[in-house]
Amino acid sequence: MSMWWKKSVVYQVYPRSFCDADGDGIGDLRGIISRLDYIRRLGVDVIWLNPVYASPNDDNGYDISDYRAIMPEFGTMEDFDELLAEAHRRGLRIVMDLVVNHTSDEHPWFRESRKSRDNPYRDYYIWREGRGDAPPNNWISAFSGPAWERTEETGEYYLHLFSRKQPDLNWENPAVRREVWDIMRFWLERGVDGFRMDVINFISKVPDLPDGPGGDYGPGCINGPRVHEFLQEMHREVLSHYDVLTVGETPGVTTEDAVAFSAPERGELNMVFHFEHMGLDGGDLGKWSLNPVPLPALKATLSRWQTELHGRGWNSLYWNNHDQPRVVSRMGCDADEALRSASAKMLAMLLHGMQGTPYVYQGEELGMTNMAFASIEDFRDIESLNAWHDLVDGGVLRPEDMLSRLRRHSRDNARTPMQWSDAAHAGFTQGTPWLQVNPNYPLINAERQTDDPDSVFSFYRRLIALRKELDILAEGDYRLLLPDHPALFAYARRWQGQTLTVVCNFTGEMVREPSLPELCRGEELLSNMPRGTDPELLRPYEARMTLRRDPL
Ligand code: TEU
Repeated sequence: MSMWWKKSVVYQVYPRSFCDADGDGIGDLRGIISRLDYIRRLGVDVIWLNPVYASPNDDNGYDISDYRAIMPEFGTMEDFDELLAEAHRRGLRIVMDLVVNHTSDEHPWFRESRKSRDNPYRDYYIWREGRGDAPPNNWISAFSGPAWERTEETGEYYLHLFSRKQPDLNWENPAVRREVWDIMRFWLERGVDGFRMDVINFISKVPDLPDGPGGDYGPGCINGPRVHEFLQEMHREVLSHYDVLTVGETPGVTTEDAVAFSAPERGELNMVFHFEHMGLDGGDLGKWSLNPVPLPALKATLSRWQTELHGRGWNSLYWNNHDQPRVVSRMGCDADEALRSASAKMLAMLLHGMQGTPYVYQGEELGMTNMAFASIEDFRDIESLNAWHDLVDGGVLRPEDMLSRLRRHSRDNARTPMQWSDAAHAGFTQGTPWLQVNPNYPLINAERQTDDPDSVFSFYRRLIALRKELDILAEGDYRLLLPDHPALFAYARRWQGQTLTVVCNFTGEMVREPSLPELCRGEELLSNMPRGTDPELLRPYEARMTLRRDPL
C-alpha cells in the first residue's frame, strides 16, 4: 500500500451546515457538489463527510437508523454517487464517517432487540438487570444523566454512552462485527476512500461493566480489553483489501495507545484523533470552563505527540472539528479584524508545519469564529441543551454564567452555517437556516477571501501546497525550540541535512528574542506579515517558516 495519506490534507465537511441547494435551510449533497471546485482550489485531496445516513437526528446524524440509506434532508443515493464521481473527477477522495459504537434506537436491530429477552437481535446490544430500582452501574452518559435506560418490554436496561437514542452495540457478539464489515464493504464497493471511525476505542467494554470512579464510564469502555483484536480482525476481513484512509476518533488515548492503533505493522488504523490538546482548557465542570489554553502545556503536549509517534505511528493534526469551538476564538484573537486574520494564520502555520495528516474543518480556512449566541433558545446541540438542563435547572450555575460557557465551548460554535458570501444567510441557503448564521459573515466569507492573496484562505492554500512540495514536512523529525519561552511556540523539523523552522508568537504582545535571527536564517517559505525592521522582534501573532540547507 502506498500510504498516500501521509502527504494528504483532509477537508472536513459537516453537510448540515455546508451548503443548501434546495432551500430547506439544511445543507445537502447537491450543495456539496456545487462547492467541490472551492474545496479543490484549497489544494486538499481528501474530504471527510460527517454522517450522511438515515437518522432521526437526535445527535445530528450520529444516531443512524439505516447504514445503507442517505438522510432524505441530504438527498438520495443517486446524489451521493454523483458527489463521489464529481469528487473523483477532481482528484478528491471521499472518506465517510463510520458510527458503529452505537446505532439509533430507531434502527431495526434495536426495535427488535428491545422486544424480548429471547429476540434474535437481543444480543446486538448491551442489556443488563438493574440493581434494585437503580441502573446496573454508575456510568454517566457523555450527554448527561445515567448511561442506562430501562425499557418497559422486559424491565432490563440498555447501555448508551451517548444519548438514550444511541444504544451501544455489543461487539462481543460476532454477528454484530460481521454486520459492521458488511456495511463497510457496501460503501467501499461504491467507491469511497476510507473511514473516520466514531469513538472507535469505545467498542470493547470491560465484560462485567464495573462501577467507574465518580460515575465516569471511562475506564470500563475506553481502550477496552478486546479493542485491538476487533480492529485487527476488521483490518484482516475488510480494510486490507482496499487502499483507503482510516482514522479512529479516540478520546482518552495516550501516545502509547496511539502507536498501538497506528503502527503499520500491527494492521489496525492509519492514524487516530487524540484529544489531549483539546482538554487543556477544561476545568471543574469539564469542558464548561472559562480557562484559557495554557501555552506551556500546549507546547509540551503537541511536542510529545510529535516525538513519540515519529517513526512508530502516524499523527493526525487538527485544531477544529464539528465538536470543538473555533480555534481562532479559542487560542487566537477574534476581537479585532487584523489580529483575527494574523492569529488564524499563525495557528494554521503552527499545525501545518508538523508531522502527520492535517485536517481542516469547514470555515477554518476563512478564520471563522465562535458565535455570540444570545440565549439558550439559539442552541440546537443535544450536548449543550442537556448540559444547560443539568447545570442551570439543576441550580449549579446562573443562566448568564452558563451562557458565557456555552458561547466559549458549545459544539454549535462549529456548526453555524458556512459563510460563502455577503448575500442573505451568508449564501448558505435561500430558506431559513437550521442554525443561525454568524452575523460577522459580511466581513468573514469565502467570496472576499478566495482571490485575496493576503487572506486566511490564501495562507491555508500556500501551507497545503508546501506539504506537497517539501518532503521534509511529511518526513522530518521534530524538536521543540525555546521550550521554556512563555510567548513563543517554535520548533525545527530536520530531514536529509535540511532544517525547516517554525516560529510563532502565540500572544497579542510584541516579543523580543535575541536568537531569532539565527533561528530564522535561510530561505523564508512563508510568513503572516511582511518582515519588520528589527530582526529580533516578533509582532503580535507573527509567524514565520524558514528552510535552510544545513542542520540546526
Ligand atoms: O464524539 C465523541 C466524543 O468523545 C464526544 O464526547 C464529543 O467529543 C463531545 O462532543 C465532547 O464534548 C463523537 C462525534 O464526533 C460526536 O459528534 C458525537 O456526538 C459522538 O461521537 C456520538 O456519536
